[in-house]
Amino acid sequence: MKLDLSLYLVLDPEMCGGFDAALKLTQQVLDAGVTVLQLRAPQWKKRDWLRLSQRILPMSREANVPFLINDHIDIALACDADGVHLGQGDLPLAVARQLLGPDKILGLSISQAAHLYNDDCLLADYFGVGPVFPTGTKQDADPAIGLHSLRDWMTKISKPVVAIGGIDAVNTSDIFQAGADGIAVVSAICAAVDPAASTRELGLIINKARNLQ
Ligand code: TZP
Ligand code: MG
Repeated sequence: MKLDLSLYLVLDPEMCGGFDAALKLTQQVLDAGVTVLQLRAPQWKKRDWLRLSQRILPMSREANVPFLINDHIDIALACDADGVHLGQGDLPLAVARQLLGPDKILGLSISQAAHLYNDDCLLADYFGVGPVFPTGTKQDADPAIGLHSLRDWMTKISKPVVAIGGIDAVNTSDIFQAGADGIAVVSAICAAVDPAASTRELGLIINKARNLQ
């Protein structure tokens, strides 16, 4: 499955208003142009992750949008998701690759310069870099790296990069100017009054910014 990182939604179902609201939002944002979908539900039990994933997958497949699971390889295997997004403290990517097979997408979070030199990097299909800006969404996030570091790290990275953390319609073009391949957002869509409209707005900004890159 083709990986277009440009408008990557990290779906927080609680922020959306719960299971049913998250499902409704998912269909809306798939229609509005989200290019990758990741489920991240830190407050949820795994069986609820699975139940929601099983409902999302037919929708994401229909839209031809990759559906990834945050952290949990077992859930990805159980629902046959398109891949996982792992942090520095999760299972090593070599193990993830062994468990998931050659075709699934493996994403890796990079929040410190030292992470760029881990063995895991070699096996990642893409990096999630950030938080770029301060965020209230992830309480245990590392300090924001800022646009300057993002630009600097982009010169050292040879894999696709999606930037994350505090990204919204105001700063999206800066992220593309810094050289990233996409933005990953939680609150800019999940907490939006009109998630579909916010998705379309981000999509327009991204198209403009990519033409300038
Ligand atoms: N990882 C680094 S920052 C972050 C995650 C999951 C949260 C980003 O949320 P928001 O609302 O887009 O700032
Ligand atoms: Mg994680």
